[in-house]
Amino acid sequence: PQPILLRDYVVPAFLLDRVDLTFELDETSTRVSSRLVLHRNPDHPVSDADLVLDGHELMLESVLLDGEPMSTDRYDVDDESLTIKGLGESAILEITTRIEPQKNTSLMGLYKSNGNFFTQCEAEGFRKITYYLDRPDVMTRFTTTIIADRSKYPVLLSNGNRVGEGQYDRNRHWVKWVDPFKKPSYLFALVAGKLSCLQDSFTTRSGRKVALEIYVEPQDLEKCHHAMESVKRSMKWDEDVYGLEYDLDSYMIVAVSDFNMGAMENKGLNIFNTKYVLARPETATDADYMGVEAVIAHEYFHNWTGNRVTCRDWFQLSLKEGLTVFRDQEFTADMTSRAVKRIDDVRTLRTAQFAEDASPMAHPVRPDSYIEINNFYTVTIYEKGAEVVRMYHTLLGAEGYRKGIDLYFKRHDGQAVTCDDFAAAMGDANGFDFTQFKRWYSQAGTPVVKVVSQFDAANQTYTLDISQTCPPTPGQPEKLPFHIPIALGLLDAAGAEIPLQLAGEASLQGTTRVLQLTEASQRFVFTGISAQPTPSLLRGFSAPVKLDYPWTRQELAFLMAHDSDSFCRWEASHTLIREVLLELIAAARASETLSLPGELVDAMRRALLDEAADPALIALMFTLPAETYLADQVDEIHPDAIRTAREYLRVALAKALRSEFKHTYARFCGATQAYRYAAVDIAKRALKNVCLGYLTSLDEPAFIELAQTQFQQANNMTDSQAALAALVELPQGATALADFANRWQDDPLVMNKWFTLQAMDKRADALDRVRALQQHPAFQITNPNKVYALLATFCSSNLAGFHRADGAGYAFAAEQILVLDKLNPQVASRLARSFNRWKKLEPTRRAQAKTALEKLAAHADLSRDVFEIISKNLA
Ligand code: B3K
Ligand code: ZN
Repeated sequence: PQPILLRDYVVPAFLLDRVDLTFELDETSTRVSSRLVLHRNPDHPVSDADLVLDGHELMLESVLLDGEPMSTDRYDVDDESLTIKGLGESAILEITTRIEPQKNTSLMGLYKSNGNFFTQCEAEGFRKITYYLDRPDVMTRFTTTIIADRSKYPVLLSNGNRVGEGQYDRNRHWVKWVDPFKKPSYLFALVAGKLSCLQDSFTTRSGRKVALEIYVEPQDLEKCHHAMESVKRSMKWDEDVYGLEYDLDSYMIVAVSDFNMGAMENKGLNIFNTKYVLARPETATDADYMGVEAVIAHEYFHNWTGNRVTCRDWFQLSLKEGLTVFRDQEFTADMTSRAVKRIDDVRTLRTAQFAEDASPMAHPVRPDSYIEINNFYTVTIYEKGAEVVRMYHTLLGAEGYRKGIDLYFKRHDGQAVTCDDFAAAMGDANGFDFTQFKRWYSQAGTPVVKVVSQFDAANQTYTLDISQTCPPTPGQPEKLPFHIPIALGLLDAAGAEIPLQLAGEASLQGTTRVLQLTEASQRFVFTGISAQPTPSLLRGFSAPVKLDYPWTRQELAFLMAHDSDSFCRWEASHTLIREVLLELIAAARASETLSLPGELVDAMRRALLDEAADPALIALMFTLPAETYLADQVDEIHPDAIRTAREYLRVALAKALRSEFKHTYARFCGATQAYRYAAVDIAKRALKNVCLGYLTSLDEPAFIELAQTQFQQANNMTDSQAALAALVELPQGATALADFANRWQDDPLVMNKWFTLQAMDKRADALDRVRALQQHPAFQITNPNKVYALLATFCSSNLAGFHRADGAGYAFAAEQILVLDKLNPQVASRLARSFNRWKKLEPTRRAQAKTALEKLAAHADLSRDVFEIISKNLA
């Protein structure tokens, strides 16, 4: 397979005036008839270019040009396209194809799940439905007629507004939909089946009443209320914060259990993985509730950032994804706790995106090339892309940012545009030059910002010398300096904020300043500083960088207790724990005795006993960094040493703070009787369950009983799952697991949790357990959620389990990747990424991982998806 390059972009040779689609859905074969009204694009460089329509796995029945059947010598068909030569300025093409959705396991294009029909077209799934100009810069109006058996498929949905329906013949009925908005094919959707609907409505600020409909399988109807509330909150928030209103008569959400991703923003008809719709206290955790709210918001926000203004080409994917993630992050911050949300997002960014940026798959927010676009729905495009949008917000302020957004919509509504267009709108609306800033789009890798401080008592100055570097990434050996906003404050000896004034400034300018680092190194001098301050750096995580500053442990403990920026209070605890863990890992490798530093215990005790603090923040302080994150902090990965060190720290903290954990558990144990999805209650449950985890690691009967009681009595999944997690590796775990499975065997989403917990098992035989679980009746290899819950969790998150010294984890992954690649290349490719760290492994494991990768690479018939991951890993 050949890479596709950004620099090869050419405008489409033809444009579409409209498209009319008719689907005759059937059990054995579905007929798709399409009528395309086209004309030549005057901007295309070649005036008589062929019309090349994309199409894949289609059976062509007939082609009509301007009403006349075309003889087969006037067009060419191959596995990827239908080419028509010699067209004039305009044409009407009628194309009929047949497809077999019931055999489609890739879950791209039209497919079946539990007897119902669904589509997924982003990025290039529409070409599996009919021959088309399947690229986002071809936008047109769609009309869709669906014909199907009335009793099997009573519900027939597509984009836009329902304009007609009726009986087609004795058994079949039809429904016709018209979407008044121009859209690219990737936003097309169709759903047909037996589904129940939860209805509600929302009145927009201009007074239009929008019908809200959530479609699910009948047994799930009672689990949709939280999703519906989330829709209404999202619509209101987008009006309040962005001035954006919904634009169709109805907004539909459909939940499907077989889905590759989280959800899809098809115009007016969003299709969701059930995981992000269904929630009830007994079955969904607090994290699940937050996930539903965030993904509903995300897809809803795409209606403007993605659909009304879309991407010119797939290299610009972050134009819609980074922006929409930033929007959903801010929405969640407003709905829940801003500090907690920011910490959660930074943890994801560091654990997943920094890892990607350091891997063979590293790519810029706007990639220069790809082999398979589906491989680029990554944490870099999404999460780092969101950080880039956040930096515009930080540099321009809330008002300036909003001016930029308004100009962006004024200029580009109804268009397919680029990241440069977005930057231009932001810059032009504010008279701000984003030229250098745009390197965030083109240069991959995580910059390292080094800060050196110097206090001068005689002159009462405090000097920060700040420098930046960025490690090489594939194809980019050298980097130019980034434009980096660095928010910071200074604390005096009592922990109070010092008002700040830079040399040359006429007056004091607040206590948090945003410095702009644009050179490789720069000096900033604060004046009027009378005593040695403690710097609080990168407040709110103002840029996606690694910060290098030599804080002492005393300073970190001080910041944990006093920083006015909640993010930085947590960050100080994180830095302290990370340092201790790195020392423990080194000691474990050298087989030295491990010991717990007193400063850490004292600082953590103070945090735990601080009853004025937000319990959610304390819970996050006590959540140890993931093994995979630690693996990214060392030069050579020794998985067992990482596990030993991390487990040692967990138990040692539990021993040192035994009575404090016990006290805190008791303090919050009865605090949330009836379940409420509210930030205060979520915080209490989080801290209580963190304490339970530490206490059970002591292996004392009283604490195990505590977990068992919680497991039996819990009235919500957050508490139930936390108790099960605390028990799972203990002798009592087997009974708890069996009870859980017995109770939830018919609830696929709950069973995913059961698989995930076991995939994370830290005992030596984890791989055998995973293999055995593949035989469990609730596991299905064709269901992505199941593969992610069991196989992907084991391979990408169970560090020491997957990276077993004997290489059995690698052989297992390779075997599963090959099986999955035949069924669903996107899912297979996700599993293949488990190898992304292989070059940093200690030599024995590195050799074994390489062997597994080379064996995979030797298969000639790999999908483009898996081929790209494997070949980049071996490059
Ligand atoms: N835009 C979709 C992702 C489509 C996945 C394509 N393989 C979900 C989202 O970001 O909202
Ligand atoms: Zn998105």
